[in-house]
Amino acid sequence: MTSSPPGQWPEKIIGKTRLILELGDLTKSHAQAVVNAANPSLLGGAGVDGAIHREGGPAILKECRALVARIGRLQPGRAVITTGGRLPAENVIHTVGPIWRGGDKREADILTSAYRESLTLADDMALQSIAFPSISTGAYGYPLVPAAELALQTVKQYLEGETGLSSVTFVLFSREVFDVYQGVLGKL
Ligand code: AR6
Repeated sequence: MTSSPPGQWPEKIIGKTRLILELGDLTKSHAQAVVNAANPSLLGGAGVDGAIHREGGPAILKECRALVARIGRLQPGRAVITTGGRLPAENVIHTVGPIWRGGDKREADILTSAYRESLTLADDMALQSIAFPSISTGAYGYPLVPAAELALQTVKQYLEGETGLSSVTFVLFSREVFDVYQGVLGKL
């Protein structure tokens, strides 16, 4: 499981769903929804959030502003959905992960919720494919190994329940992050 033939990304089948790891740029993903590691303002930022708004164009921000006007700031662990604008993905699911503050401020619960709410929203919208970044492990500082373990374990548990998703892909931006996720997937 940890080594894959050339040109093929590592994957595991969970129930009826493929769980796939890729090294690359989430804004290029053709999943039906890509997940944005946003902040509560939903107005954009750096990292993957910046890339999604830059590549996806102003339609995403317009919907985000309308959402915030309706529901207020997005609480950590919650998720909402907008169009994908000019992205190849039709939709963006915006979620907010925890800021790492040492590990005793419910960071794991919030990160679990960010993944679960994103998956649930994709199912509620009858989507078949979703792609995630490694939420909270950039600017928000969540340590990579526990974040990867939590991410893959949470997705696995979700997929063992009822779901219409045919694929869940993690699109990982650096070799370091990809290698950690690949190691964790091998032990899942
Ligand atoms: N495709 C896939 N992954 C990416 C991309 C990309 N194009 N760009 C960066 N990453 P971060 P966070 C990786 O900081 O930690 C923003 O300012 C990155 O290498 O994007 O949840 C928001 O507005 C890392 O592995 O998100 C918030 O304020 C992972 O994505 C804050 O950052 C997550 O890093 C959220 O911080």
